[in-house]
Amino acid sequence: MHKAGFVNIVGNPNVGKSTLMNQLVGERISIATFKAQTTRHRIMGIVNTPEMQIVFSDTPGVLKPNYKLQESMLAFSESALQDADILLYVTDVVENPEKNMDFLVKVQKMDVPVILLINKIDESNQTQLGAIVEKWHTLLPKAEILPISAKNKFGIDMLLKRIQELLPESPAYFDKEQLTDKPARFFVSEIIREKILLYYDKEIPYSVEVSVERFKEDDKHIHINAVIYVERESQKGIIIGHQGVALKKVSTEARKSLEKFFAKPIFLEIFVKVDKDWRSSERELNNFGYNPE
Ligand SMILES: Nc1nc2c(ncn2[C@@H]2O[C@H](COP(=O)(O)OP(=O)(O)OP(=O)(O)O)[C@@H](O)[C@H]2O)c(=O)[nH]1
Ligand SMILES: [Mg+2]
Repeated sequence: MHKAGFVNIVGNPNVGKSTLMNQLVGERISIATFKAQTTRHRIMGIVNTPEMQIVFSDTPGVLKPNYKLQESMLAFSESALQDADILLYVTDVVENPEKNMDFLVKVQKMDVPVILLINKIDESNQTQLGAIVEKWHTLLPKAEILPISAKNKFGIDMLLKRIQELLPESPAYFDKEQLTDKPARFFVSEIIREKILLYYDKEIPYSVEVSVERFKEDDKHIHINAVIYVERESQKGIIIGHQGVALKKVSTEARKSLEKFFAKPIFLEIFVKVDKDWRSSERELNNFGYNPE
């Protein structure tokens, strides 16, 4: 008999969902940075064996939306509650468990198995952890609780084993060769956005969207043209930096990561354009692929 199912990863921002998904899948599918709101989409990472297919979904951190982009992000997180065969609710050792009760109430009402993952236990001790487990036990009485450290790969094998046990009998949902639901261009824009999250402060990373205008692969190379869209003219100057130094750094670092990801030499050209207030425009969000299917 063959097993397959959707194992959806949800939780508040910055708790380590994307780091966890990458460890579970064994590939760097989802960008992970120290900044909250790194993930903006629902991204699938698929683990295939002859007897099994686990379709993991990484999702944006749950937050109260302040602008349209965040509404779309929340919709992606909520869609993961709808089709989960197993739900992985991720928290960490520092966040307040009651931070986002609205979403937690929805999780409490779910009928599928919920595994509560307390991440970052490398930053905690036994006594603290005991208190956190107790607290979560009252908030999600039906959930199994597993302390993990996604970064150190602690608890991951045990979690995978438990997921395999809980996975329903089903034929595969995707081709067994398939590793993700997203096209190559998506990973290009994410890798460039990751560099922007790493190298710029304040509102800049949140005001940026990256669009890939050209992705042309031949035997030896990949040629990529990408556009960084910002919301305002002043942000364009910040992205480019004095004598273009800042953009040059983004471009160099992105190229290195892309060469690792695609295992091919990359020619990368990045342009910067203003798309006024794109985060609040329904039309622009649709163009950028934020409409949940
Ligand atoms: N100490 C420690 N840090 C971790 C661990 N797992 C993840 N982190 C760090 O936590 C930060 C956030 O990780 P992400 O994986 O991007 O978190 P996320 O939940 O996907 O965040 P959003 O996409 O913004 O919602 C990064 O700096 C990670 O390196 C862990 O086990 N221990
Ligand atoms: Mg993430």
